[in-house]
Amino acid sequence: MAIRDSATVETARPLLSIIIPAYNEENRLPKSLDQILTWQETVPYEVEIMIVENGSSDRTTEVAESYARQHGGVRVLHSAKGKGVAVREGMLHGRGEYLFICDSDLSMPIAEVEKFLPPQLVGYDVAIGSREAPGAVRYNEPRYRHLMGRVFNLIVRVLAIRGFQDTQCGFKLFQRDVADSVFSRQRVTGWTFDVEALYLALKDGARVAEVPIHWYFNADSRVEPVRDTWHMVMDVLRIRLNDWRGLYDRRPLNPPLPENPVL
Ligand SMILES: Nc1nc2c(ncn2[C@@H]2O[C@H](COP(=O)(O)OP(=O)(O)O)[C@@H](O)[C@H]2O)c(=O)[nH]1
Ligand SMILES: [Mg+2]
Repeated sequence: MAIRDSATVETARPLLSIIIPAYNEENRLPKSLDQILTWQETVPYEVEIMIVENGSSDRTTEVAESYARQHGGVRVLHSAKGKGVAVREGMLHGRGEYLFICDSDLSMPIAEVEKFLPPQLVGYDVAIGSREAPGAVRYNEPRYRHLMGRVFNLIVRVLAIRGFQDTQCGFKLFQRDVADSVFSRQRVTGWTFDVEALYLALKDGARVAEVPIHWYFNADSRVEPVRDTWHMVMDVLRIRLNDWRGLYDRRPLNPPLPENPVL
C-alpha cells in the first residue's frame, strides 16, 4: 500500500485507481473531477484518476487533458467505442492496488468509496455499489427508470447470475489481481459489461460484496431505454453462450515451459 509520506517513491503503486469512462461529458466532468480532487486531498493514500474517453463529439478530451496538465494524479486514456471497452482499458492500465469504476456524473458522493475499501470492508475481492441492498437510498429516480432496472435485474438473475440485487450501478471496486483476470477476458463492449465482469469474477471464485450506497438520479443519460435494453438482453444471452463455447476459460499468461528442456 502506497501511503503518501516522505518515503514514498515515484514508482510506488497507488492504493486506488479511479476509472472514469467518459463519453460526451464536457458538462458533467469538471464538477465531478473537482469533487474527486478535493476528496483526494483528505485521504492518506495515493489515488490515481484515469479518464477514459472514446470519440466524444464535444470537448471531453480537451477538458480531461486540461485537468491532467494541472494535476499530476490525473491521466487521460482513449479507447474504442462503448462503456465496456472504456472500463476494460482503464482496468488493464490502472496501477492501483484497487481499481474503482466511477461514472462521470458522480451520482454517488465520492467519499462513499471508502465503504468499498479496507478498513470499512474486508475479506472481499470485488465490491459493487448497490441501489437496492438494505440501507441504499435512491434520490429523484423516476419510476419508469427504476422499473426498467428491476426488469433487467430479473432477466440477469434468470439467465446469468443469481444473488445480486443491482448489477448495473456505475460504481464497482476490483482488487488488482481479480481485475486483471476478469478484464483480460472481457468481451462485452457496451452497457452489459458489468454482468459479464461479475460472471467472470464468480467463475474465478472471487468474493463479491454488494455495498449499499446513496445514489442521485441524473436525467442526462447516454442510455437509450428501448434500444439499449434489447441489446443488453441479447448480451446477457451472449455471456452464457461465450462461457459454453469455452471463451472464458483462463489462458496462461506465458506459454508453458517445455518439460525436460534439453540443455
Ligand atoms: N468512454 C465511454 N464512456 C461511456 C460510453 N457510454 C457511456 N459512458 C459513460 O458511462 C457512464 C454512465 O453513463 P450515464 O449516461 O450516466 O448512464 P446512466 O447513469 O445509466 O443513465 C458515464 O460516465 C458515461 O460517460 C462510451 O461509449 N464510452
Ligand atoms: Mg448516470
